[in-house]
Amino acid sequence: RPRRKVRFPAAASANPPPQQKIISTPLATAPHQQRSQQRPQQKRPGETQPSSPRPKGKSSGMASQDEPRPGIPALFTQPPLIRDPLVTETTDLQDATLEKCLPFLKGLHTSQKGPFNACGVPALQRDDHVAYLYDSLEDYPAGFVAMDASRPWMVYWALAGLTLLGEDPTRFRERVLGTLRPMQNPTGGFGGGHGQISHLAGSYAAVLALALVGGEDSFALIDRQAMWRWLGRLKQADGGFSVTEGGEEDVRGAYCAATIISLLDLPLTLPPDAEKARAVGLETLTDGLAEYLSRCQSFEGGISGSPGVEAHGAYAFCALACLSILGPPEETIPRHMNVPLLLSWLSARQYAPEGGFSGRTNKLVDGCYSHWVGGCWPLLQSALDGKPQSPGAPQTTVGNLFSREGLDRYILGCCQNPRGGLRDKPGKHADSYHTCYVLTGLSATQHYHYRTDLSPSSSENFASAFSWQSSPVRSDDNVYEKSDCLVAFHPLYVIPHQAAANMRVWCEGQPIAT
Ligand code: FPP
Ligand code: K
Ligand code: ZN
Repeated sequence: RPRRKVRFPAAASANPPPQQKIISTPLATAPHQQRSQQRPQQKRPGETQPSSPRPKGKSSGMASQDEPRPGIPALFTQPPLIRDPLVTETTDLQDATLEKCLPFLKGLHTSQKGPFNACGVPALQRDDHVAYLYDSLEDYPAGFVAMDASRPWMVYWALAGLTLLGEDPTRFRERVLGTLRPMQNPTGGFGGGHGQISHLAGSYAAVLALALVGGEDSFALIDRQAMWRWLGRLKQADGGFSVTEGGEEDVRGAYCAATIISLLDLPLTLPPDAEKARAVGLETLTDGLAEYLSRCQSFEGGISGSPGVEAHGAYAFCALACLSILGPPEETIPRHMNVPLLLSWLSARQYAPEGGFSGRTNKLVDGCYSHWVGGCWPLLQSALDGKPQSPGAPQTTVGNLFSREGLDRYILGCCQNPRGGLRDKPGKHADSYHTCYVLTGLSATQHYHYRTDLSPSSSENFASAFSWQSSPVRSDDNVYEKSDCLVAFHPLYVIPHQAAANMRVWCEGQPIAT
């Protein structure tokens, strides 16, 4: 389907085409030709892979048995050396996934666009992804009707992805206001679409989209008084939040509520209509919330959607980000989680040779966990690094806790759809959800996130949440090119630091009556 021309006129010039040193491989070139064009590149430390150019396989697209491009450590080109001899449906699926990923990891799949760099990693197809996300904001065929309940998400995913890629989201302000205004309910919060009851997930996405486009009109669109009262009705006796009135309670609710309360500087006092919470003696919207999250850590060490069920990476992010909003992570995380067990489970989420993360034990890598799982690492790292010592200075005592290289290889090698957009894994279609969260994960590998004792907020509440800063990872070990660097996002609010600060500071100037 041809792309519609929906980009703003000047947008294309914002990202000049990457200038790269590297061997270029046209998409149409057959694999054996690709290899014969390659010159041996400088070896990276620890590299063991022989770089013989002789092709072994015949198949053009799935040449997993072929020699990889030079510059790729054997860890990322061979099946694991140690295997559980028990064969099940699960291990078969894992093997099949591995086979699907290997040609991409080796840089040999015919659908991959170059140029490939000296580390055997393809360039980020920045312009294709920008075009894909612009297009994702246009109309959809009838088959997408189920997405009508996720309209604020569609806006957020596209705007967040475009922002990461260097586009200016503020140009969408009028359009976003027009789209979101009718989705806000007078009883507080935003529905997932026009005429739908309010939901915490949609409200989270709507608030973040408004923060992204920024400006007083966007902040003022939100009825914060009604939002506060609605959150009171969602607050449960056990400290958590249900996602909608009469709906399920889970850690998404906890994280979305904490995000909304802190970004919008809502009063912490329970509103009069918080009947369930008042009945058991809770006094604030955050009372009992950390204790609720603590009950969601499972026997594996991961965090589940609600107490007693299976741990999952998406919920781990929600819980750790919520704890890190509630207070300094070095206090809230060890107080409410078993950290060694959490570290063990989180470490087990990164697979080799794929390099990407799975969401849960015995399941497959998926690009979106680059954010949900990848986004847990800076929070845990901050918890382990402890109280920030000197203002403004990046510092870490624990160092890297996951393989940034592995995740970069999975994202750039396996997750880029050749027609633009990013995906779960090879063989899957791109969508704006995966495009947003794969790019968020890539950005997280490219930055160190750390806290300082400075906060743009004048309030004591949530001071640590607004004290995060970042600096680019400057290392000769980076497997991506400088031209593939993305904008840094706030590790809790998943928008630029300044966008979060602007919303908070504006709201602090507009206190609401309790
Ligand atoms: C399993 O799907 C996935 C889940 C149980 C949780 C999904 C939740 C999120 C992605 C985000 C929630 C966060 C917010 C802020 C709303 P699956 O079985 O298809 O995937 P799997 O095999 O990888 O587990
Ligand atoms: K999945
Ligand atoms: Zn996914």
